[in-house]
Amino acid sequence: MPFSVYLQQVDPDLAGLLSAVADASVKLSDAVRNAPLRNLTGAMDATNVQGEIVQKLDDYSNQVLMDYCKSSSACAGYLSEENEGVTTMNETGALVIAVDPLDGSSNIDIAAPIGTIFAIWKRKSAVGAIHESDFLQKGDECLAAGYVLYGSATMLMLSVGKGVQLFALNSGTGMYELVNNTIQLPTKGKIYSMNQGNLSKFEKAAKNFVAYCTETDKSTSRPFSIRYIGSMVGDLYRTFLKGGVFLYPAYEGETKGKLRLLYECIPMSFLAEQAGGKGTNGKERILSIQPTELHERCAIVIGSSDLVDQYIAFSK
Ligand code: P6P
Repeated sequence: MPFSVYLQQVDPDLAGLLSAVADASVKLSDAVRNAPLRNLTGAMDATNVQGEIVQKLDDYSNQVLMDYCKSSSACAGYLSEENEGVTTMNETGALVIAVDPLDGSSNIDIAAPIGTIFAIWKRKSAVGAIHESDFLQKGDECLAAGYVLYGSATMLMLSVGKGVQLFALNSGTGMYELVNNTIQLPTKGKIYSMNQGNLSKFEKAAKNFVAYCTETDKSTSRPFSIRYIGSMVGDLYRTFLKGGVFLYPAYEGETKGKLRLLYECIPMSFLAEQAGGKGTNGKERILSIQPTELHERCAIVIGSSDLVDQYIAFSK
């Protein structure tokens, strides 16, 4: 089924914005694959609001997504990891979108998987200029979320609240086609995914969980394997399809992690729950968290429900 046919069953405003994001991702897929030939690798002489060095492709991706989102009359506001504040797109629009334009950009120069992550809410304010408060909404209020993986194939994983669908980009036609109508995140898994180099800094529950994963116990297929790309989209695409758990926990004595709540942890947790998995910060469901700042960070443990529950048990 072509993506355009799938969108016919979706609310028209939401369908319009999803179509714009998908069209932007087709352009980004081409840019990612040809970056070395278009002088799009390497860094700019700039740092973003996070204090991170901006890769050329980060900036390009953000500009493309802003242009395409603005082309959708339903899009009232835009929030991005690359922008300090919120941007009004169309004052009469009904929706707002939070985006990580190119997640995993440290992998751009080594041709490893990277991706675009997004979450969409209904604006809370009436018409007119958009407000920060329009974005400070719980994941439980989310209308849709998804990501595009620029990997060996370009894949769009999406949920509008009716399960999770997976689309593949047909490089011949430049169109997405449905390849799985009901993604199910396996309840069990044998893979854990984290930057274990930071283990000594992570909270005690993480240390206990890694000890659990690396113990020998044939009845529970342990020790598990560790797989870590350093790109959330790539690590979670594998987790959704094969099961397992991805972790970026809080450091000892802290409550927040490295990843961003609004445009990384909420969209991924929305997808995970729609697919039968779980997403927690170690203490509570990520979709229940009330955001208070646009770029606030969040600890995340996400994937197979049995493994997420095991982590939560270590957090008690
Ligand atoms: P670390 C990429 O920079 C990112 O935001 C996620 O895509 C990825 O999971 C994480 O950070 C990697 O962080 O500290 O392991 O390099």
